[in-house]
Amino acid sequence: MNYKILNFKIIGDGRGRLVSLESFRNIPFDIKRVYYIYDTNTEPRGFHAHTKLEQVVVALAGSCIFELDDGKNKEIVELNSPDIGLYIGVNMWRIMREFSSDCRLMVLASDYYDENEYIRDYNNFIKICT
Ligand code: T46
Repeated sequence: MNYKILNFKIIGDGRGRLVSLESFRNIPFDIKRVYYIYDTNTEPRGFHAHTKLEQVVVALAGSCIFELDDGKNKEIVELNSPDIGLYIGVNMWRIMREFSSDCRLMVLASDYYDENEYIRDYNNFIKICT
């Protein structure tokens, strides 16, 4: 499975907590894009894989479930803390669901947005993986 859980160092003091994310230090690629997902509802998102893009997802608030599928196995990851990142590499089908009402996802991406490198058809995904 081409994913891993990243445990970020929390820099805390009496004023609160701070987490710092840096390309090639605690993020395993050069960060070219950041986007957020918020005001979600009960509708699942995702249903795609990427042929080139690597990403790290952080739940800055609230929680949600990621279902990850490499074409052979499926695993479930719950994101629920700002000090945890979910790295997702290429050729991983993802479904995001069970968003809490306060869920705020921040996503760091290794490249600019390019719809052409998405695989949005599950049958195509399975062909590419096998
Ligand atoms: C992913 C998961 C975690 C843009 O115009 N620019 C962007 O940078 C992004 C990410 C999306 N879009 C457009 C494309 C669609 O018209 O925004 C719309 C919603 O995107 P999508 O349906 O792909 O959203 P999700 O939540 O299903 O998936 C997103 C990312 O697209 C995807 O890379 O891994 O979050």
